[in-house]
Amino acid sequence: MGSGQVTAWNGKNITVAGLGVSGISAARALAGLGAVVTVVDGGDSEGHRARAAELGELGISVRLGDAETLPEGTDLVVTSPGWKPDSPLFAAAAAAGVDVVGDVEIAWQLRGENAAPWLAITGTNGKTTTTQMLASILRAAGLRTAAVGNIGTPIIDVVTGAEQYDVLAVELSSYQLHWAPSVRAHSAAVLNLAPDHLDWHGTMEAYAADKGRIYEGNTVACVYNVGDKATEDLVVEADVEEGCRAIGFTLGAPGPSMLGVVDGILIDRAFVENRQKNAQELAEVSDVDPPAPHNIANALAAAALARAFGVEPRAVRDGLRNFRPDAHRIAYVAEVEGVTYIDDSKATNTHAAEASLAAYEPVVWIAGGLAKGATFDELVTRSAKRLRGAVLIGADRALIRDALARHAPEVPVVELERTDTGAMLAAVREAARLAEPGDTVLLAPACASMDMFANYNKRGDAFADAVRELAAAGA
Ligand code: UMA
Repeated sequence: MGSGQVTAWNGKNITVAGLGVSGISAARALAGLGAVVTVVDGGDSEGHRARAAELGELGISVRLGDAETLPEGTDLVVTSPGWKPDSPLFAAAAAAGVDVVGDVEIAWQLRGENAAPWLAITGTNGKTTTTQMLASILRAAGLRTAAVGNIGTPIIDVVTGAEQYDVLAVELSSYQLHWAPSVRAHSAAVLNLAPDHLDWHGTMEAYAADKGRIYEGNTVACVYNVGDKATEDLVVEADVEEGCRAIGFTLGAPGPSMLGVVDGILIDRAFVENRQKNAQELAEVSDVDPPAPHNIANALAAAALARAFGVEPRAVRDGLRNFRPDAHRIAYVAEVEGVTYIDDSKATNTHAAEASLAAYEPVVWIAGGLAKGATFDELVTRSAKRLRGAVLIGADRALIRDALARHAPEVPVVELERTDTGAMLAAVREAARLAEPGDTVLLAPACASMDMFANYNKRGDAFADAVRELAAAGA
């Protein structure tokens, strides 16, 4: 970090919105640069108070239980990604002529000279996996790298930390992109675009526009999904650096300037000499774990970003081979009495749930939670013929029940009202009752988890525990 940074922030009154992972990271970094920091948060739990006490020791003020009033004298608001643009705090900031930016924007501004370039990834689904695959490929190429951003490690911590990096694999959510106007990635990928987080963004157009921001000012490559025209449209609309290329990825045979698949081989026709005639073999489909279509697409996107950064084909293959997927992402749990139990708790929206439902038949589907403004008609219409039955849980389960009643009235549905800790066991028992030997019981909620669980990891753990209990009871 240059010494200019210190003078830029010294004595500034910064209000940080949110005492979560990103707010704490922003507050610490800015206070460390001499800013006068106040963190505000609508929550007032024991956890909040404990975190507030820790920050208090660093001279950072924390105001809990009021997310609306702008502290007197604020020069800039730095928001956590989860805060909606129409939050009253931001209306108060606008009225006072105070700017609002996100923690990712601050991270970009705090990068030192010779900072590591960013290879950025967004999309409705597959972001985290693709970011992990990319980091694995970069490591296999001998580069010093970290997977940061929405994946869980706040970017500010990495760009202001002591460790040096050659390049960063950055997962960015639409929320983070919304609040990060000046970020300029070396190269970026939008994996796919389907309705999600509409309660936050308001409209699909606003959501797409925020996702599209990731391409702004790219210098080497804008990577898009050939099978999802909306992602290519975002490239066309983006204002990029002279010479930046549009690179497609496809599950079919690649054209020039694309990566794709031919006879089970991942092929690069973008980063080769004479791409009209030549192609470079990168890896085999069997090098990708699991080799499901959506995941091959993730691998191709990661490979495209790595190749844009100059990584050799062999490192792409080795990086993909070294990569192991996350728990809770289409994870096999157990087979009980001939029925297979799969945990895809990570399927927090309809698009992800549809992708995992497409892999099983017949399937008993456990779904529900917080819908985040989504509708379920399309998902149910497309998946109806695979369903043996459905077990619905969580706050917005009625939305799924109604969609099933409209488009798949023949599918038996069990609705669970309970939301206590035993609810998942009850759901698994109901699913087991509906299932027949040879079926799959799939937890693919199509919803966020926070109405019943701390996060999707905990929801997936509860599912796996319940399946084990079921197995033990049957034994
Ligand atoms: N809060 C308020 N008022 C509000 C909203 C939140 O007071 O209107 C407070 C909450 O009480 C809480 C804090 O703000 O104390 C939480 O802020 P936050 O929701 O922005 O969460 P962080 O802990 O800072 O985590 C964020 C990302 N969370 C969201 O985008 C919702 C994390 O992504 C990310 O890993 C982390 O920053 C580090 O970058 C999570 C996520 O669910 C995994 N992301 C969404 C997704 O992937 O679909 C976008």
